[in-house]
Amino acid sequence: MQDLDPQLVAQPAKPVRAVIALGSNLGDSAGILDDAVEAFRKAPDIEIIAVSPRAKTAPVGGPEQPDFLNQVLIIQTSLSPYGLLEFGHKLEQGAVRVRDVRWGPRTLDVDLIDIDNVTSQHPVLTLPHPRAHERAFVLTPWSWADPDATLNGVPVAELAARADDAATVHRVEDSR
Ligand code: PH2
Ligand code: MG
Ligand code: MG
Repeated sequence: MQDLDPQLVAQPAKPVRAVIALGSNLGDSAGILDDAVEAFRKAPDIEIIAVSPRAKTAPVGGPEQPDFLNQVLIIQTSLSPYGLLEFGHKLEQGAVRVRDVRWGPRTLDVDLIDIDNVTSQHPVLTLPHPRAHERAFVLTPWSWADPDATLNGVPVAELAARADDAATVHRVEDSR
């Protein structure tokens, strides 16, 4: 494996804030997201600060595929950025994610959007997430969970309104 930047593997002295985006468009998406949120709740190194409402969203990019359910979690964690990435990958594997088509359908996608404002251009983990600023399916639920959130100094709600997919993001009160 490539060497990681020290900042990606450094464990914080105090828990730091992080933003996680969840997505699913294969299988029982509501149940899969319920299980993912529960796994974050149970993780000893993670405390959930806010869970966004879910959004039904039209797929952005990739082949023709079903709509997604998307959701954002705001957490506090004592994991390193890379530790949190690995935790997300384990959840994806637990949901038997099939990783065959880039941007194609998936049972569970766990993306690390931001952790403690760390910036990284490392190929293993780019921070903040390199496409989050233009994706309403991430930004809109994020703004619901944290109305004051900013990304690169810009209010997330403002970025969400400007995103190409803004009109395709619909809040679901009960995703079952
Ligand atoms: N994830 C992608 C690509 N496209 N579109 C929507 N609506 N929601 C997603 O979570 C999503 C996507 C790659 O991870
Ligand atoms: Mg993704
Ligand atoms: Mg991903």
